[in-house]
This record gives sequence, C-alpha cells and structure tokens, in this order.
Amino acid sequence: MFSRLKKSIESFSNSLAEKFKTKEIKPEDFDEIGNDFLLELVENDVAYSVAEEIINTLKNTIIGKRVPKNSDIKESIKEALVDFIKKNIPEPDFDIIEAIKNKQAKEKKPFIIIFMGINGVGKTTSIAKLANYIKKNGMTPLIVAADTFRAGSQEQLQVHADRLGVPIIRAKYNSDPASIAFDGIAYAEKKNIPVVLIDTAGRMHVDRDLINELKKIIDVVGYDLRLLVIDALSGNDSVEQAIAYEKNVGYEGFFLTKSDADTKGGVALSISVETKKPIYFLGTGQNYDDIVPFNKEWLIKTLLGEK
Ligand SMILES: Nc1nc2c(ncn2[C@@H]2O[C@H](COP(=O)(O)OP(=O)(O)OP(=O)(O)O)[C@@H](O)[C@H]2O)c(=O)[nH]1
Ligand SMILES: [Mg+2]
Repeated sequence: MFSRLKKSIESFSNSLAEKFKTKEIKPEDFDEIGNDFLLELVENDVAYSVAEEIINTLKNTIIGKRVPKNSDIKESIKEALVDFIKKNIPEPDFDIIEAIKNKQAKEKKPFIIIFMGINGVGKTTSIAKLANYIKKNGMTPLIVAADTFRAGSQEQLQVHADRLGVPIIRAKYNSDPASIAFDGIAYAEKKNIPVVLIDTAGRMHVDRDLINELKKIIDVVGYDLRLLVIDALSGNDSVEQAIAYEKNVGYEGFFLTKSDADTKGGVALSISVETKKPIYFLGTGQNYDDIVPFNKEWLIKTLLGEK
C-alpha cells in the first residue's frame, strides 16, 4: 500500500543526506533535490498545490541546518513530514461506534450513514464492510438498498446482507430512492435498530439531475454522516470529485477504497488537504474484514514507518 510514495520519501531523504553529509544546506542546493521530489510527489497523485506545501515545509525545516550525521537530516525530514501530516490532515473527531451508541441511548433514533460517489468506486462493497465492522462491535445495522437505478444493485446488496446476517430494505427498480430511504428509517425506528446504512446509485458529480436526486434523499431522511466514497486509483480526478460533491451536495468525510491496489498513495493526502475533510475509513481489499478506521498515526506509519 502506498509503496511508491513511501519509496520517494526514502530516496529524497537519502539523496539529501548523502549530498550534504557535513555541509550546511543552502536554498539552491535544496531546490535541486527538492524539485525532483516535487515531481515524484505529483507523479504519485499528490495534488500540485499539496506537493508544493510539502516541499516548502521541508525547505523551511532543513535550510541552514548544520548536519553532522546522516541520521540527523533524515530524522529532521521525517519530523517535518510528521508535522505536515499532523497540521494538515484532519481525522475524524469522534468514534463511530460510540456515536451510534450515544444516539441510540439519548434519542432512541438510528444513526444514519449515507454513502455516495461516482459509479463503481466501491460504495456497495464498503457498506457491506462497514455493516460487518458494526456487527463485530456488537450491533446490528440495517442496510437500505436505495440504488434503484443500476441493474443488479438490489440483488448485489441482498447477497451481502444474507452473508452478513443483517436486515435489508429493498426497493423496486426505477422507484423513488428517497421514499425507500424514508421507509428504511421508519423501519429502523420501529425495530430499535441503532444504525442505518444507505446505499445510493453511482452518479457523476457533473450530472445535475442525479445530484438533485441525491440531495432529495438527504433532505428527506436527514443524516448523521455522509460519506463520499473515493477510489484511491482515481488519481487527480479524486480531488475534482471531492470538490464538486462538496459544492453540490456536501458530506462529512471520505471512505477511501482500493487502497490495497494503490501503490502511489497521493490521493489519501490530496483529498483531505484540499477539502479539510477527514477520511473515516479505508478499504484495503475485497473481503469484509478489509476495512481500516483512519487516523493520522496510521498514515504516518504507512508512509514513514519502518518496513
Ligand atoms: N481491491 C479492492 N477492491 C474493492 C475495494 N472496494 C471495492 N472494491 C471492488 O470494486 C468493485 C466495485 O464495487 P461496488 O461496491 O460494486 O462499487 P459501487 O460504487 O457500489 O458501484 P455502482 O453501484 O455501480 O456505482 C468491486 O469489484 C469491488 O470488489 C477495495 O477496498 N479494494
Ligand atoms: Mg453500488
């Protein structure tokens, strides 16, 4: 996971350490190696403006430092990057399991999570993973199949629900997704189900009618958490999706899928830095257990930690 970005960081660190074993580093010396690193960041899907911010952070830390030993400059680089992540990458400010329990205890109402995103990014699979995660934490979620559009979507979610042993509310194809979502919430309230996971049809952020349909679902049922599902392999397009969905719909954070297949890693940095919204979960494979709750420490370990 993210191995290329990790390698770029290592080789930047090594080049700088090698070249300046005992010298003070001048700005122009830094720029030569820094520019190569900037290009590598961009090639690894880090958005240009984010890559520039990273380079500036490093430059400010390193310039003018007298570096007696290899290990010291490497340590400084690592510290600067950890600092960058801590300052610029948000993380969820609540635990989802606790939040579900709290809402149930205080309001006797289900915690509503709506999944959205463009076609094929992994919404339905991620719902199944989150349902499994919630079950493992001792609660049973209700899944609502509000994708009434794509052929096979209802059956796909039914298979997941059966395998996981969780209840599902299904709809007729081409029926109104807002109305099935509404029915789902009513059912959950009646049965004291603490959390409802709503699947929606894939839709491009530029499709006005479908985006309006999504807004209607959200207006009708309300929400506690809206997750924009982003495919880690979508490169620079991910930032465009994140910004357009923010402008046109709104959401609290991301579910970043297919991280296991992403050798680059830049999307994980870019979407959060550009939107200031946290990743809540990462999808790390095709199985139900391949879900990781996100936090900064995880990212620091993945990018900078020991092999
Ligand atoms: N390797 C890997 N594959 C994933 C991950 N998440 C989803 N997938 C795969 O991505 C493909 C699409 O997943 P779906 O869950 O159907 O995507 P979707 O967003 O619901 O698609 P639509 O409803 O058609 O818009 C499937 O083959 C999934 O197995 C992940 O974290 N890692
Ligand atoms: Mg789907």
